[in-house]
Amino acid sequence: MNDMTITRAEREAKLEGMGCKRKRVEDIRFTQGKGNYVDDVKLPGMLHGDFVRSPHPHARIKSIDKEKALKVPGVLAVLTAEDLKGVNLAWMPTLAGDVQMVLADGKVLFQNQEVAFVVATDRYAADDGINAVEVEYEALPVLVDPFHAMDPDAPVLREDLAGKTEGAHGPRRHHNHIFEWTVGDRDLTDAAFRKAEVTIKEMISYHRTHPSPLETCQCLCSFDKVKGELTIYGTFQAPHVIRTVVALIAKIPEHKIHVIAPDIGGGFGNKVGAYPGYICAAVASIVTGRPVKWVEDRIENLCATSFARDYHMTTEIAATKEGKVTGLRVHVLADHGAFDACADPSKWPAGFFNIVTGSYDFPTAHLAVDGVYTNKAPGGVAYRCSFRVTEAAYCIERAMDILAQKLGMDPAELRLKNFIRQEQFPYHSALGWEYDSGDYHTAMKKMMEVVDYAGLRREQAEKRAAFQRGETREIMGLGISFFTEIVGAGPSKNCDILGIAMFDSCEIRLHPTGAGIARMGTKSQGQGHETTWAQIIATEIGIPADDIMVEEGNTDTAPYGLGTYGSRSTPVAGAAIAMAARKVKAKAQMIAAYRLEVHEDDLEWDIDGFRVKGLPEKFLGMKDICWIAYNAPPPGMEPGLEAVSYYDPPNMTYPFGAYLCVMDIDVDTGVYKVRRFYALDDCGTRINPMIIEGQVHGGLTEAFAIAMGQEIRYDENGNVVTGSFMDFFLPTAVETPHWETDFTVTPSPHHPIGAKGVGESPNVGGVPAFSNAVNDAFSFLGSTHIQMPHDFWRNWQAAKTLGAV
Ligand code: MCN
Ligand code: CUM
Repeated sequence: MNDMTITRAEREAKLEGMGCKRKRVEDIRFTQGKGNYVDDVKLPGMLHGDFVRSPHPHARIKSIDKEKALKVPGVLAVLTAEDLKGVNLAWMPTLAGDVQMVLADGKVLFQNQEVAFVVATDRYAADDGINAVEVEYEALPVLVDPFHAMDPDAPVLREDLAGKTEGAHGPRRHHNHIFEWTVGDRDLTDAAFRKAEVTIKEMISYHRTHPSPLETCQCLCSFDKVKGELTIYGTFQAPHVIRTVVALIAKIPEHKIHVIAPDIGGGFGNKVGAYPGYICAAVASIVTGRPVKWVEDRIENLCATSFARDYHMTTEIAATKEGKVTGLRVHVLADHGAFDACADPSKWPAGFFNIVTGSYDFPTAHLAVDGVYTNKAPGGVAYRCSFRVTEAAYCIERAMDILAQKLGMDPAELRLKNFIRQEQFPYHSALGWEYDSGDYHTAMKKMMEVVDYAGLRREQAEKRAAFQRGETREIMGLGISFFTEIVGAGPSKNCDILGIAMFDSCEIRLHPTGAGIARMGTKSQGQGHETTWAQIIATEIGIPADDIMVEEGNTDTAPYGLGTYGSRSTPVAGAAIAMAARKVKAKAQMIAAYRLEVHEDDLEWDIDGFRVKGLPEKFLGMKDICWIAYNAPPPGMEPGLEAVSYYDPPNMTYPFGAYLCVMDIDVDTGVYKVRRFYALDDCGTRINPMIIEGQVHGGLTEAFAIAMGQEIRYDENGNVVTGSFMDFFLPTAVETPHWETDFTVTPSPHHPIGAKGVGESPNVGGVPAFSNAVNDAFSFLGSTHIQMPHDFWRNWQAAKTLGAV
């Protein structure tokens, strides 16, 4: 019954299933300008909203006068906090259990904070309206330095919390204190430090930065008064969560809310949270009865939507003189800005930062994180980092290098000595995680061999000697990073967003002719889900990937899911896809057994259909089974061939990698050259090697940006000084180094196809590799730690401080 003229290999290739470098199907529309982004969606009678923003980082609002603005031609409405109070929306809950002003209520707490929302017939009129709104401010003392946030005389930022000694995550010690979060065994760790032969201590800062996706945050809200329905098009990484949260806070029944995330031009974490623009556009649509669009400009995106990082990590390692680590102690001062709007699962005020023991077998560890308020933009998104994992990886990878330097040991050797060994998996870390799988020694040794690590160290020694002799002004650094990621939030037992458990889902519906549609609770922002999700289905049920249409982002049609961030799509939705496919396949097997007149157990799966064991000519292909399922199902069986799976993973997945950066720095100019960058990633079973490579290239480029210059910086008066791409480093093809990628495969033992996430790994592992390269270059001149970002100016300053210039 099957086509015997084509070989098994040809049948397999036709599927373009898992392991195939299938070209991205979504790129056909993206590269031809046929994508459908929020700004492409235009509804009849659509209005435009834009914000009046505060020039002050901290000020009392004495008055807001809308009068002149309302006279500007085209301006229809001006909303302020007073108007939003009427509908109980002047403040909104944050994902971290705090509350946040939607529009300035009595005072402003950061520069560019939203003060009023002007609604007009077009953006130009809205802009004229903004300039006509008169706001009277009374400047207040500004708090910029998180290290002074808890000084006794520090200005009071959050007057709404006056007298509140309990926060969302326990007691608050000071009016600018948000929470203290501790994990690990303090006594045991203190004892390890008392007994230690060698210790190191360093304050390692990971500066504030921003995801800055090419498409800024935006939405279009349309309220239908007759039906009482609200439709929201938006750049949402988690559309279903937005629907539920809108239902809860706006009290609109959930079935009357339609959330549609069309094509998204990059998210990188920026589009996880909820922003005042969403609420104002929705309220404005309800008030005016017309659709209202809100589109951020670049400056607004950089200055007011979620920042990332801003962690200041005082890190100590205890070790023996042979270099065996015996304890880790970390204190983090986390600068959250004006409101704690961190995007983490609810119970984790510092995300998964407690992965800070990294890839090393620490017998004991203790971690304390203090969150504080400052006069800066709120947020705290992961930015291509599974919930504070890049901060943790940077912290431990920098600290291991510092320890190696103190011991006079090679940093690669120190790592090899302390890795969790393969036979220790599943491994229970001192700070509470169960690492599902890993093979660190193999990955590290492969990296060292491919790059000729020993040869590079010899070259470095020669170069250093030449530098000392005055023959060159260039110094060379080798930056190693060996990271362990934790992705796939999450088991619902410990991961939720505002009480919504973090599972994910897939629905597959096959059509009579052997094609089908599949929908998921995730939402691609560029990761290529339309391509890869079909590949999983192709391998599982033998229908070519090209015959499966993948659809995400419409809450009316997609099964409920928690969205795409934290590299959770493959670990969670990817598993749901395989499970839904297996349900389809189980029904297909019953149909095949009936048709082939054998017992189900006498059938075996063979690439694209079922074959009777021992009788190779008795075969029924999936395409035929689809037809039979609708048109001639076995007696008593429901017609149709579809299935849904909601998957709650038993554990996270733990991808890892070994990276090396080779860098040369000219001490007289601070100019660096990334001579070589090698990245070995292990994300378990690989669905599409080409997409993985693309993810790694993108993540490394973002890591390069962050480590080497990208920063959201404030001056001492609280002004943002890096508010546009003139000052905020966004590398182009000109600056971006060449990337060499490689891999090992250690499948996840609990994932149905053994896959782990990969989207964020290169950023998690990349940043420490760059920073370690710079620090390694300067180390022979006597420095132990130079703070990021390592731009030319800072490199030159370091050279100067160390007496090299
Ligand atoms: N993949 C694979 N084999 C694996 C793992 C992943 O082929 N073993 C493929 C997946 O099928 C998917 C892609 O790689 O097409 C990324 O999968 P995954 O690691 O599961 O990550 P997510 O799909 O959940 O994407 C989120 C992740 C995050 S959190 C950020 S931030 C980030 C990133 O993806 N944002 C991106 N990569 C991005 N890439 C683009 N182009 N745009 C963004 O906004
Ligand atoms: Cu880690 S930023 Mo991504 O979670 O969207």
